[in-house]
Amino acid sequence: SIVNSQLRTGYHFQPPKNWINDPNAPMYYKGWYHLFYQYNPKGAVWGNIVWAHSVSRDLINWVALKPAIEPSIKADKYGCWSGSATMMADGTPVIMYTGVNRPDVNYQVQNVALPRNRSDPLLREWVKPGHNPVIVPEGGINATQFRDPTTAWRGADGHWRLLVGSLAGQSRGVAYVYRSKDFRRWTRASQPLHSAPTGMWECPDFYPVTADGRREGVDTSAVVDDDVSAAARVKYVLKNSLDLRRYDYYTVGTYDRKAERYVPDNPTGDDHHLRYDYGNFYASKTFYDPAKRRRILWGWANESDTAADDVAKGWAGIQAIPRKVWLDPSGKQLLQWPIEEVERLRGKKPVTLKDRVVKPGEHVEVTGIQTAQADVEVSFEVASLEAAERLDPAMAYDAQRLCSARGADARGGVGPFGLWVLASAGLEEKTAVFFRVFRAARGGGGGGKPVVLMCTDPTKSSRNPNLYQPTFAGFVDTDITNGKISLRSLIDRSVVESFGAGGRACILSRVYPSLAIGKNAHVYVFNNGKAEIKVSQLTAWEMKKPLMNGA
Ligand code: DQQ
Repeated sequence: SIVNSQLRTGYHFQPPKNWINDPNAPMYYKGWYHLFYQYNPKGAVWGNIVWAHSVSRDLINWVALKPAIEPSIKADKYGCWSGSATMMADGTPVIMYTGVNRPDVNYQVQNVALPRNRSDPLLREWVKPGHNPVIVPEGGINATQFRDPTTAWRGADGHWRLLVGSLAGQSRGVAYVYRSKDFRRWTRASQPLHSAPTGMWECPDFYPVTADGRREGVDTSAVVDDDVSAAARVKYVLKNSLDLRRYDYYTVGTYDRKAERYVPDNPTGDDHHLRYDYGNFYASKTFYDPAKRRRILWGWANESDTAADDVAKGWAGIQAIPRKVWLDPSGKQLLQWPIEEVERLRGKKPVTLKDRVVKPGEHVEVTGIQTAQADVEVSFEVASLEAAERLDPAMAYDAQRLCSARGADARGGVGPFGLWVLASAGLEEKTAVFFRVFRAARGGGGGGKPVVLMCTDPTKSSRNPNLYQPTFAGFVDTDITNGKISLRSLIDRSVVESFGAGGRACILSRVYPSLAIGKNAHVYVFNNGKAEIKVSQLTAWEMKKPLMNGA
């Protein structure tokens, strides 16, 4: 393999070997966090899909159990695909998942599985009742594009509702609503919850968030009716994974319970400009954690080396660090932050920079710790926004294009400034995570406002030529008029997971250095803009390795 074995991640979730994809049915049960995930027990490419199962006390240290759901009945003989867990009123979890029941085409149905012994906090064994499948594609539904049931929620009538992702016609992404009294007989509502011309919707997710600025999560079934006070306190988030584009986009809106419809606040939201992550992050799923009253987001990050390399390495795919998600006080978007537990992996002796000026064209190394596996938090201050470049109105909606046209090495006005991580000592290799500030055109609503772009540029991340190294970028909806902006990067050998402006924009990127490996990985602060910047504070920690599924 041309990918060095030291590039296997240290603290991101991974089994000892083989292929993984979507996180499934995350939940908290009797003191344990459970994570199931799509897994190929036979190799490092997608196929033979079962539900692997791991448990944890803290979402950081993981113990692998036997696979929980494997093909065993007619209704899942050719694959146990993604699904979710729902807590019944008595506290028993039920899993609903997609089964593939034909060998020739991927004909999809929905099945349930129940714990054999609900007093087992590890929920080791799952039973498939004889009445499976419980939902089949009928009434004109595309049977080969019909999957990934959500966590169900209860209405005031006590009945359950859940969504199944689908494709209507050639290009309409759809979330169908199914209702049930007993989680056994399900009927489809006449109207879908929502749809948009985006292509197939995989792994839909639909959940309430508090709308009063608190960071507390809301249980999916906590709000049951349109009681005015309750409705004012929550908004809803609908997320879909776009099969065509391979990213997770979401909108914020309201849930009209009577009509059983979701209405996004921003009618152009389905142009999908809000994403959980502007990088490599797909098929995500949230769950409500009653132990810490928060909502947690899990997402899958695929490799970006070649399939041949994956086979040679013997592994492919990781889960991103679980993120706490909540609604920004503006109500316009979500904020995300690595769960606090990850901080327990920080080494005792962080290194810091304080009030360090970085002049145009200058870079400063962060020394004193190993940074192949690190957590870096930095607060920047730009002295003046005067030098900000004008934003080309033609590019104003295309962060990705803007960033690929002007990468980390293209000299700018305010920025590019940020971090070079997984960098080699001679800077032959480096992954840039950075900001660039533009000034919107006056008129046309821009009013000369500063516009902040966040990017990850991996085009220099490796001398290995056979890698997919896309530049990732998103606009950061933050007020930078005071010149201040923060960045946090979780670096883990072949992954860089970054959070801009307190979690207003996130970018996960997979990179495979050939030199910046282990002790040879460095971190620098760089400034390729005309404006001077200051690192008001930088703290970098080495990250310890947790228990990771016995690997
Ligand atoms: N992965 C699963 C599907 C889902 C897709 C199959 C998303 O259920 O739609 O492994 O990555």
